[in-house]
This record gives sequence, structure tokens and C-alpha cells, in this order.
Amino acid sequence: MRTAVAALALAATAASHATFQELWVGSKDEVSTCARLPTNNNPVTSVTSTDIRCNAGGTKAAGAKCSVAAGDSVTVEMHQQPGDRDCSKEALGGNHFGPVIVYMSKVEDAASADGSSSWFKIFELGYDSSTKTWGNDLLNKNCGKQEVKIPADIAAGDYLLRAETIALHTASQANGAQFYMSCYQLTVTGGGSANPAGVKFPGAYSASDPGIKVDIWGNGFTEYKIPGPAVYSG
Ligand SMILES: [Cu+2]
Repeated sequence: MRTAVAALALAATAASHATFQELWVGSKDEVSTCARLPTNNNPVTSVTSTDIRCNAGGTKAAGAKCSVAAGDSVTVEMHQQPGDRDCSKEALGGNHFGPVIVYMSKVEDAASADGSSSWFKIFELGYDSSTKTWGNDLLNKNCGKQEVKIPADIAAGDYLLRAETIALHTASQANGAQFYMSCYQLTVTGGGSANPAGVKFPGAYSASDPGIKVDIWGNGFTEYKIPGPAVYSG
């Protein structure tokens, strides 16, 4: 009986996990053509693993690149199961509260880059204490979608875009935070000459960062500090 209950609890947890899997360029649905789909919907839990770059399996080149003009917007899209874009289901399942963060990295060839280059942050949405709303609450409300502006002044060329949400429901334990990320292969057109300074993965996060080892359920929790560098706004 106890085993059955434990198995059910495990199944429920696994079922609520998710991957960023589709991309929109403006209003054009590129589906998963330029997404590096993770092997499965399990989270990465080690900030020192190279999986923290583009997830397990995310080093494999999908082949295609999505073209986007600097200054335009893309929308990343997350769901629990591959290809299941049913908006009646939560993008990331119950209690997996946390921020949504997006980075970019300038690379030689987005189809083959391994994510070891430096990453600059272009978007973050943490916790609004006045409404008690998390970044990924909004993701769930919006059918898994988050729109993000590509900085207008960055140099043309290939980039990896890294979309991430961090589930913090068990983050008061060591290594309890769950990182869900996917990389998308982009070619940016237009733009300027900016080449923003960035951070490396692994390296950008520490397991003891206040936004990674955090008790979001405690009475003292009022403010959330999003991990990683400041947003580059262009
Ligand atoms: Cu989970």
C-alpha cells in the first residue's frame, strides 16, 4: 500500500515536469524546428553540470535555425509532454513555482555550438509579492508562452537562446531547485555592433545563491532574488 502511494506520488511529479519546446518569431509559429529538444522532461538539478547549458540531450543540433530581426520579439513555449500544446493543461505542473529567465549567446554556428560561450540575460520575471505571482504562474496562464524582445543593438549572426524556468517548491533543501531549460538555434539579422558581456554555464549559478537555495513557503519569504546577472536591455 505504502509502495503504491509512493509510486503514485512519483508519477504525479513526473507528469507535471515540462520542456521548453516551441518558438514563435513574431506571430509565426516555428513549432520545434529550431529547438534543441531535451531527452525528457526531467529537471537538471546540478548547477555545475554542463547540462545546465542546454539540458540533457540539448547539445544535439536540430539542424534548422530560426531567423529573427534584432529588436523583434520571439515567444518561447513550454509544455509537459512533447508536442502536446493543449492549453487546458498547465505548462509546468502544480507547485513548480519559480522565475522565468532567458539568455542569449553569440556563437559561430548555432547548429553546432556547445553552449560553452558566454551568455547575456535578456529577460527575467521573478516574484511579485503584491500579487503573490511567480514568473511561471504567468507562463501557465498564457498556455506556456513567454514573449521576449531580442535587443535591437546586438550584432547580426548566430545565437543560442536559452529559455529557463526554475521550480523552487523543494529549494529549501540543498540541490532542491529544479532547472528546466531548452536552447533554440537563432540567426539574428539587422542589429548593431553590441556584443554584451556575459556569464558562463556552468559558473553563472551557485547552489547557495539566494535565488536557488530558498524557502519560498516560509513566513519570512517576501522577496525573491532572481539568480544570474542583470538583464541586458540594449
Ligand atoms: Cu518537479
